[in-house]
Formats: sequence, C-alpha cells, structure tokens
Amino acid sequence: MERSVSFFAALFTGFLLLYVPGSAWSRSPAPSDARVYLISPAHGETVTSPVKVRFGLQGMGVAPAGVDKPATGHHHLLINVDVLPPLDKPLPKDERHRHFGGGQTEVILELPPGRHTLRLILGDKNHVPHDPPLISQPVTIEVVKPR
Ligand SMILES: [Cu+2]
Repeated sequence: MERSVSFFAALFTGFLLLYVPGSAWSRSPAPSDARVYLISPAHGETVTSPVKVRFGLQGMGVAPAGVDKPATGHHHLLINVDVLPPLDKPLPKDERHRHFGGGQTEVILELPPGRHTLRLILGDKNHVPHDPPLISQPVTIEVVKPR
C-alpha cells in the first residue's frame, strides 16, 4: 500500500515537472561580475553607414552556439528594440534580433540615416539568456549621410 502511494506521488511529480510552463528551458549560470557592452560605436556618437559595431565581454568567454562550456555564450545584437524579449527562453531571431552563433565579436551594419539604438544580450548554447542575464546598456547613435 505504502509503495503504491509513493509510486503515484513520483508519477505525479514527473507530470508536474513536464507540464509546469517555462520549465522546459534551463538557464545557464553566469558569474555575477560578468558584463557585456558595446566597445564601439560610443553612446551619442554620430556616424555614417556602414557602421562597424564591436562587442565587448568581460568575465566570460565567447563560444559558438551549441557549444556546451561553462561561463560562455554568444552575442545577440538588438537593433531598435524598445521592449526586451523574454529572458527565460531562446531569443527571437529576426532583422532586429541578430544572432552571432559563430562566435563573432563584431559586425558591419547598414543603417538608414536617423537615430538608432543598439543593445547586446549574451545567450547560451541554446540562445537562452544567462542567469543573471547579461544585457548591455543601450547605445544610441545618429547615422548621417556621408558628405
Ligand atoms: Cu543565438
């Protein structure tokens, strides 16, 4: 009798683990002193397109997507994204959420004239932000036509 109770309890716990929303993606731990930032351009800088954007990372290493190595991740560049995507699942992938799953640390961007905001988020092997998440300060630049 006792045995069957614990069997059903274990079964029930298993179902809970499978069906609790959000438990599907586990987040990789990040050192608390790690940080991600834009090396260039600088906040408030006026630039011409194409713009070379260089990614900075401190206290962690860069590894391509899919590589399972502690304290590593790959860069994601958010372009003109006002509202951050959810941090407990893989980051979206589109024109405004660029993945650098090859382990790249810079990109050359074509941007139309005007004001643009850039921000970096580090993602783990599954493109999921770390815990705690590494999110850069936003960098706003003014793109002008070359003279
Ligand atoms: Cu990614």
